[in-house]
Amino acid sequence: MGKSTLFNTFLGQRLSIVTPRAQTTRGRILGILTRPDSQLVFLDTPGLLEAAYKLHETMEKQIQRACSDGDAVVLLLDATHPDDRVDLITNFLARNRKPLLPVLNKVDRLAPQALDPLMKSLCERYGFDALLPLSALTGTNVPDLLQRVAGLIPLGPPLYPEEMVADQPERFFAAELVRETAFEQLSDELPYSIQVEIDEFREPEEGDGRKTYLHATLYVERDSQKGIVIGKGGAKLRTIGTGARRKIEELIEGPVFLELRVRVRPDWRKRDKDLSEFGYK
Ligand SMILES: Nc1nc2c(ncn2[C@@H]2O[C@H](COP(=O)(O)OP(=O)(O)OP(=O)(O)O)[C@@H](O)[C@H]2O)c(=O)[nH]1
Ligand SMILES: [Mg+2]
Repeated sequence: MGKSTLFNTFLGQRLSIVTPRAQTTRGRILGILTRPDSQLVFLDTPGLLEAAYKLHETMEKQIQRACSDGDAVVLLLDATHPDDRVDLITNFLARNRKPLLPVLNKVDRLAPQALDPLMKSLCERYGFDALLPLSALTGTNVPDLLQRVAGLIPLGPPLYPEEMVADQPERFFAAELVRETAFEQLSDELPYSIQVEIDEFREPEEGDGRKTYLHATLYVERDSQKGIVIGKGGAKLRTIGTGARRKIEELIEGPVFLELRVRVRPDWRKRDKDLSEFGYK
């Protein structure tokens, strides 16, 4: 798809996690782009989905909330999967009341002669007057889209201080980076069973090598998953830890000591109590 990739390209930094898998983004991620003459606030959301369990219902709600809070909606279609989720998109369009900017993402993956016919057929199918071809990855037409978005936003005073880029703390993004690394390192359905919580986030003190200390727990849904995440002799968990640590060091711009553990929280994706404890609303 590319929503989080586009969000990061807009902001000029890797704020929202990106993996090749669908349903990577679970909540609403807010990013602030302050320029000399304007401030734009972007909301990254999960993708449209058919809710199969309670976590999915919270993801649907985040999409609805973002669309009601926002002044305009950028709808991404994927040029490599143009026939995906047609009913969900059609329903979304029927309900949407906000100015809409439809874009066709991943056009870098299309043969040049395939673009026009695909754009035409998608415009006909969804009743769009226009569809902007885009590559969130390479940046093609992203400045153009940014200008169009800015043109739809009502003028007003800035909502956030100019140095602010997000409304969530570093520990939230650290947990997301651990989750992103777990997505990369684990296969099949297992990544979807993982929730990451930061138990401790301690700023460096004199005398401890000036590292930020993080302790994170990876929750899985079943005992059998715990062994897979830990791996033989702890190898898998170490790989996840090393990868995540590097990303968190980039985020906080300093050395990090990251400790991970794995715990079972049976069926947490289906349980209201766990979902609210984990911050999914
Ligand atoms: N070739 C190409 N790949 C892209 C482009 N945009 C995103 N991708 C890739 O598509 C995959 C999914 O990208 P994401 O940005 O995570 O997609 P998303 O819409 O946020 O996905 P969810 O959060 O799962 O709903 C990643 O592997 C990206 O690198 C693009 O313009 N061109
Ligand atoms: Mg995403």
